[in-house]
Amino acid sequence: MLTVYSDAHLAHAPGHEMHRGVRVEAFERPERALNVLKAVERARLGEIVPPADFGEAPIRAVHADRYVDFLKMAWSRWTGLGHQDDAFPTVWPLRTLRHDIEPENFSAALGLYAMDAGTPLTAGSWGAAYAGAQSALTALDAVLDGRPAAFSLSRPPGHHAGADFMGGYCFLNNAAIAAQAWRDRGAARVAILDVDYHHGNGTQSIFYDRPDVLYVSLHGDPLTEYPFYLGHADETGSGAGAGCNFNLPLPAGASADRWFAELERASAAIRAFAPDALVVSLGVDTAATDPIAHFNLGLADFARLGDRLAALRLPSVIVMEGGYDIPAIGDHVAAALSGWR
Ligand code: SP5
Ligand code: ZN
Repeated sequence: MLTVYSDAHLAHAPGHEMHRGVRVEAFERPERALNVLKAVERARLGEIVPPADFGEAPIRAVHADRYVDFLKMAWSRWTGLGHQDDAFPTVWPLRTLRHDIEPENFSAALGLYAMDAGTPLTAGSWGAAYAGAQSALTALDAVLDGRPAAFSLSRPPGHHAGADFMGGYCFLNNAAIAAQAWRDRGAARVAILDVDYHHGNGTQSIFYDRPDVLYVSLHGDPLTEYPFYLGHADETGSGAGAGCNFNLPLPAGASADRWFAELERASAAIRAFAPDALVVSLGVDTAATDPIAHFNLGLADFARLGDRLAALRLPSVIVMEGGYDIPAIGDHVAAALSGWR
């Protein structure tokens, strides 16, 4: 399995995130990707290459121009106000408030483009997110060249980022960017399977009314789990996309057996869709040892997951999402990727 990796993520090194009104140490840290890289090397999974540069067009094919423009300028605007610490929103345009006008006030604009105060915007956020999107596109390129699968090892993650907002540690939706680019480069139907503990609200929303991209997700029930406001079983797609969204929420604390039973349902939905291509949003925060999530997968379960994914026998781009048991994240990811050997 080819792995695409760039050190650009190191520049996105948040110190803290906001949780229940207090600053807590950031969970989404550079060591995550460094440990995955080490494990991929140790497991001799194959070649590790840097991303090529496909420019902004494939990013703007998914994300709104004004959001991308904002992200690119955000850090210089924030530091221009005299700040040195990471930027967090404190005000949001909730129901009845306008989304169509971008306020000139930076904090107000940040609130327009952010779904939570848990996503620190740092000096390196744009550069890291950009490199992550390019990594996903480079992995896609390798698969279009004939490899069965390729892995985009990037951070920050992407699946909570919508067309015009960040959140849940995510800025650019790498899985959606890869799926859209695959469509634009000839795939008629693309399936996205999201196995991160959290529902990929951004990915769902980007493709919700489209019949050409199936979104299937296995996740903690949003009644109690982040992102809370999307990911219920009754969200099945709208308009031309009706039937092309499949959510499998599970209660926090669900067993590995229960999780694999739902994975079979997810796999059946993917087979029924008969896609040309598969994008996997690979989060390993489903581990029993994850500090912020509540499923119960162990190391052998990640290997089993990899076997199930490879058994779909679809050209696959695997994109890194969450996973916060930092000492174990590398082994969990390497175990999942070993399914393709
Ligand atoms: C990509 C991804 O996995 N994003 C997850 C975003 C979760 N954000 C909410 C984090 C809540 C942290 N709770 C800390 C509890 C410590 N006991
Ligand atoms: Zn997650």
